[in-house]
Amino acid sequence: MVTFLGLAVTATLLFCMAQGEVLFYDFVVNETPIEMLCETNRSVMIVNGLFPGPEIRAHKGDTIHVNVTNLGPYGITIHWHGVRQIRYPWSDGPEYITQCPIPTNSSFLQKIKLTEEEGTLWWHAHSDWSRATIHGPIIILPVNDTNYPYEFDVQHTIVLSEWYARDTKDIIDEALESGGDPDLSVAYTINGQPGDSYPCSNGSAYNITVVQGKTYLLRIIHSGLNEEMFFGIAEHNLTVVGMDGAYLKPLNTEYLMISPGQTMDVLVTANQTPGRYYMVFSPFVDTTAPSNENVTRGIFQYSGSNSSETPLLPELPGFTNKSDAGNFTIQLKSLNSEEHPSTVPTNITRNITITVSVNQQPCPANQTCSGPDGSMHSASLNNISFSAPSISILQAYYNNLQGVYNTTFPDEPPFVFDYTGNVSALGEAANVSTEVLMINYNEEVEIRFQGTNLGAAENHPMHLHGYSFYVVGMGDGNFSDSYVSDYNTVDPPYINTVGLPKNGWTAIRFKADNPGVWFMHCHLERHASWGMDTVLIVGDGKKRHQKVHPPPRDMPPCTVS
Ligand SMILES: [Cu+2]
Repeated sequence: MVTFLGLAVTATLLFCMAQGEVLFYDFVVNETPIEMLCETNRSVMIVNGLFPGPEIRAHKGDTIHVNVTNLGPYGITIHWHGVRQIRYPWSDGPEYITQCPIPTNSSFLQKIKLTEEEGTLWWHAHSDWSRATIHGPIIILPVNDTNYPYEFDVQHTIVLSEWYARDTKDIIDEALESGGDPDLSVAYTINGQPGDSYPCSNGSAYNITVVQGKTYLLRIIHSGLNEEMFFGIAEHNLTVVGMDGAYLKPLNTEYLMISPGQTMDVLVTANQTPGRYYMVFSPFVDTTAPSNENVTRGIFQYSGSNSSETPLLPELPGFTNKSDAGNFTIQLKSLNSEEHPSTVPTNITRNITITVSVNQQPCPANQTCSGPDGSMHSASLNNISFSAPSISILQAYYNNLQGVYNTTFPDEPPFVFDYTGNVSALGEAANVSTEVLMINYNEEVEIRFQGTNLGAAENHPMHLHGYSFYVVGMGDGNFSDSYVSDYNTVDPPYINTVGLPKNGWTAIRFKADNPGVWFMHCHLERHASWGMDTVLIVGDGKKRHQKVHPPPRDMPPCTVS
């Protein structure tokens, strides 16, 4: 304990000259019994006894020190989703990418360095599937609290989670072993409450009591593992004003489509007849893969309304409504105001195309596999199914260790085919390997993600660590160079997780101004576990302030198990 206090003091001295305040949080991860559905005593891994976990609240530019102590039975890591962590990948969190798991009965002091982020982000475990229960909000207020580019009266945070009936580490360990489908979640929850559409949950739905005429800011976080969601409130229009820690042009809509990993800041005014209205998350299912098709309901109720009154239901797009999902996403634009300008790269020096596929691997000899037709589920980027090493790529990179990863991730798909057409004649196996993309400091990068029709095609929420990016284009089918002239380079949304449409493409741009080792992956957990991942290593610049900081002394050890 003395060691950690000592480190905290040193860190304070180091950071006191930086902009913003330094805040301290203690996170203790432990197995804790919680009541859910009809179970009253199953233990799950949570932080500080809370589900969802504790909120971090800071101002733009602050530095947050979180002392993470793991008292659970297996190693975990924690990621600060959407925080760029400029020059400091050491606290970013993905296991075997920037660190090894924090072992049982030990601590790791993580430093979260806020810079440009403003709005709503979140934190979550980034080891096996433990993020199902280890997650919580990061609320980043403007430097001057009143300086929002919109007006509201009251704010609430809404965390959508996915609940599993068994230990999520067992679920994914068994699925990867057998090659079959992992268990589906059994419920969706709003701030930990499944709501009245589930057994044993009547009377405990999450509710917001509102006052006629007031405007509410809802900070919505999709922490679920495997399903995109529609969201709406009966009879009430929504105005989306922010996403992934950056402002948007106000977008009026009756519903949202939000992917795992994304956050949305939404205004809603209580301007209807006083009463009770359901707020509903309902899954968007655009795949033939198995899905949890339940909904979860909270209640938006006017002060003084009769609590025995049955709430009204919103009309949300049907589960399979791909066009309504796409029509919402395509309307998102960044605020691009004088105070919050867009700086879209227009001098692209590195152009990368990445196919995003669901694959099948042949079953190893003398083994029975439970994937499709006796194969094993797999997934890939540019036909490489990512295999994590047993020590962290960041530590290997920083210390020049050889043999941990290869630097030959290709800038183009290895095979050209009709990606979104009839692929039935093609083999579905990918190469299993640990390949990273090397990127020079300050390059202006464009990545074109190309969905493919291999395996069970679907929407993939692609997430990049260390950066937000501008989504300059998106569409159905195969990408064509002729689409470049239609890009939005004026006010594209600036986000960290983008839904790549099923059998479609999307193009993102960013300036590689943050040196380090940054994970890039599908935020559907089953795809990430099957290998739909890669790593960007952005090199140091020449100047002193353009290099990765040295590691902290308490990095969790990498021991080969
Ligand atoms: Cu995916």
